Amino acid sequence: MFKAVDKEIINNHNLKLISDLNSDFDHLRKKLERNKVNINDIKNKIKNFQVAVPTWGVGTGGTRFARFPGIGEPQNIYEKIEDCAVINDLVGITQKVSPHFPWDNVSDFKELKEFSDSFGIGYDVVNSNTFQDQGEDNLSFKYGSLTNADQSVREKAIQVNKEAIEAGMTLGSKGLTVWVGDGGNFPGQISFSKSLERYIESMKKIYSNLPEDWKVYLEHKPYEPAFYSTVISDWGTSYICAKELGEKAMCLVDLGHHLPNTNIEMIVSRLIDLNKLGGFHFNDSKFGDDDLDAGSINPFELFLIFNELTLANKNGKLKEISYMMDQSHNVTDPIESLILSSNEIALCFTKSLLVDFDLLSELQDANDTIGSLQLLKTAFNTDVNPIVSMARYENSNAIDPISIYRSLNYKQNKSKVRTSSKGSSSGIV
Ligand code: LRH
Ligand code: MN
Repeated sequence: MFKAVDKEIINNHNLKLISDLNSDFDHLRKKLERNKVNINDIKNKIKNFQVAVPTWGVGTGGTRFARFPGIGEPQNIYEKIEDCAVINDLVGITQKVSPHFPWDNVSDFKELKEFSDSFGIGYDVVNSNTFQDQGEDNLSFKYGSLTNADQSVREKAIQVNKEAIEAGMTLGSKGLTVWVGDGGNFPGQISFSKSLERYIESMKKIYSNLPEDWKVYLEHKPYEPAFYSTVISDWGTSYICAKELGEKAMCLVDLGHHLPNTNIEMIVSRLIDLNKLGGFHFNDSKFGDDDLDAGSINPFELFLIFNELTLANKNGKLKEISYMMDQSHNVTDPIESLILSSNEIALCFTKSLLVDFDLLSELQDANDTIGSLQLLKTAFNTDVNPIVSMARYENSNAIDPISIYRSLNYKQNKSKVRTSSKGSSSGIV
């Protein structure tokens, strides 16, 4: 198997850091033992944790105003896989990528699979794109895709999803995420009920094309690109549709797809109890769907979301969940952002494993409000970096991935062999 980052470089770098890490780890071990928490049980759970990288996330993202591509940008899915392999060789918890079609279309998906396998990179849930026009025909998604009033446009959108499933089957994926930006910009523009009817009718055709062991993930979003009404605008609508479609249909929670101050951890708890929580698009935001780095703005919310997941797992209520990042890196090196975000996600998961949920339940039943808040805050305020770093070290990955990455001059070197992408076009990729 090729190594995007030479093992020797990682080992030599770790050698300088391991003795400090051992003493930090040992200090934390003693601290957790006082609460009867076994640090190695937690470390082993982190060694098996995985979160998928979005292929569209390793290129520089942009907004409607501009996109400022960096040097050595990946120009195609092969170069994107190389960059994803760099991330995974350093952090170890991003072995899979989530592709987007037709952005990642190639003529030979078997060849792409072999190339990805050679870097130890697999494929998580695939994404379909019916929010941009594609192909030479005059069937446009301007006025919607799966819900468009024109049957032939709906059929085209269904075909895009069928092709995404085909590609995913060759790549070894087991799921399809369907996000449609369908909606209206003005009152009266679309029929609320007809558009939802057409959505379910179209999704039933996509659902019938799912292989037996696949899932389809419905992704809700309150607005953008539509700015008055969006057909699948919230978790409730998504749940109703997933229920209508059948047991292979699940709801996907993109953290940025909620109006300001929405209690997302409660939505997660609801979808778990309704047996329809299928996966996540992790990111962070301050205002809208900002697609900022996970844990960069509101890490406490990310911790509270993992709290609901860890509690559900403890109670045997958690099904197989697809953890993926969905971020747009407009001003950072995407590789550094994805390294840091994957670490933030692992840290919040680790902190949730420190929570004594039996004690929390007693405190809740006793209405000991401060007691329960303090219990959560104690877990959140515990520095668990030694556990996440030790998990990486024992998985032969990097104790300090960002420092090693910066020592590689990776993008400078790639800029010598990759064609550079011109000027500041606009748009997220
Ligand atoms: C929509 C979304 C969706 C992707 C796109 C790149 O905002 O979150 O998940 O298809 O971003
Ligand atoms: Mn998303």
